[in-house]
Amino acid sequence: MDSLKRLSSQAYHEGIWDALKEQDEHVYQLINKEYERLQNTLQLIAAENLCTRAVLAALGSIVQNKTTEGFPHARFHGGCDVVDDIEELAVARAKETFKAQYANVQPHSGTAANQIVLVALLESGDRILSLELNQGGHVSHGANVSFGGKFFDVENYFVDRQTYRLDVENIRQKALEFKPKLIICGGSAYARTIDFQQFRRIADEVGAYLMADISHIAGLIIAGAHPSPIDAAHFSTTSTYKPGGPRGGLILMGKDFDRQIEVSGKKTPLWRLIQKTTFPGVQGTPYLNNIAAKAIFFKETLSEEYRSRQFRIVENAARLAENLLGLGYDVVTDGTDNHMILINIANLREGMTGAIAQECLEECGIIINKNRLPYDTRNAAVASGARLGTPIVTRNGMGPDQMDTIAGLFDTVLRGVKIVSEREYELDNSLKDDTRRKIMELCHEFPMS
Ligand code: DSN
Repeated sequence: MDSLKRLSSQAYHEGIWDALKEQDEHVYQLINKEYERLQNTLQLIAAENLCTRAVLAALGSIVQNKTTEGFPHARFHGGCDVVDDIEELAVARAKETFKAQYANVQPHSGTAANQIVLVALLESGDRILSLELNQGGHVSHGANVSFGGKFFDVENYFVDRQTYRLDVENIRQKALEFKPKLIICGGSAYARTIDFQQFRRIADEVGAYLMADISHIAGLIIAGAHPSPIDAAHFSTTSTYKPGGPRGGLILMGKDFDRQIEVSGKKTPLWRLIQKTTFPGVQGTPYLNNIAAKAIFFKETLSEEYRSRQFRIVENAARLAENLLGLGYDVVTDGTDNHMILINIANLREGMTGAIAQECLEECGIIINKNRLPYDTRNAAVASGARLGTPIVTRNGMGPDQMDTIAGLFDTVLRGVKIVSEREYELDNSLKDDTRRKIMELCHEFPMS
């Protein structure tokens, strides 16, 4: 245990890394190994990003020890003056960065944020209309393996079979027939712009609430590289790590924040319902160190560097998609409007699957994820798709030339691998070593900072 007696806060926090090394060499080495993995391989997972070291410092700070329930100035424990200031700062900065009227920084994750909105609005058996999971939705939007599927009556809309794009008229017809209480838009594998205004028109027509899950595109929305849902949706939810902050979730509201809703015969504004559902409804003590880290991140998003980077993320994704199309890849929707590229990798070669692509690329230092596609007939462990994203490579300073290089290396590996079964393959050692070396050189030229 730490035998230090009385240190300044600065000295206390500076000693964190030495304390870990001294106390638990095993975990210390594992963390170092993860650092080396990140520095030596190419991170192309669309759901990942890198936070700054300032954000990491807050996550690893003494604030993590504070227990309290409730909201600033209405807590259930003493000693909250400082964490009240931290949470109020995070809320004010979240509202500023997203141009929102209400922000709740307490959700532990994006999924928790979604859970809070669902539990706040719906009674058991109430209806949700959402994009189906394999069509690009998210498990927390009512998939039958999640809490939403267990407690609510969920109907899904689908992308068009030919274009693989959202079909607004089809969504409207489903909404008219199903009469949901909540419509959810947004997801985790959709590479095109989402028209939040159209969703709101449908929601208004059928008397439903609209929730926009913007986890994947929150950074783009902050910068104006994607339209904002803040005033179009009743609720916008996001994780805070995908746009480059700490792990955690966020609920935002625009012009409808103080709209009245009747709960158990009493009228209450929507924002208050969200507060009460967060605590005591769904969560206990918020992670106040994460909330401090969120405050730091929201300030970072106001910088010119952050905002221009969001546009470069989109440009890099478009360039990568263009390259892959040129190399004969079946890029879903023939391109991308955001940070993500979805590929029907099974169409590349006889026997190719998402699982083989993910695993053989990883052996060569290229990190992506397999993904089921709309109308996929393969299971999730195999999948027909591959999903790529450009937030981290852009954060590390890569641009169009590097996207050309990455597309070429990606293609060399996937054309060179020998397919044995839907999950087994053989990779020539010289192909593997040569690609690994080239990837490492690229990563060393553009290191994580
Ligand atoms: N939503 C998952 C994804 O997009 O990969 C991770 O949170």
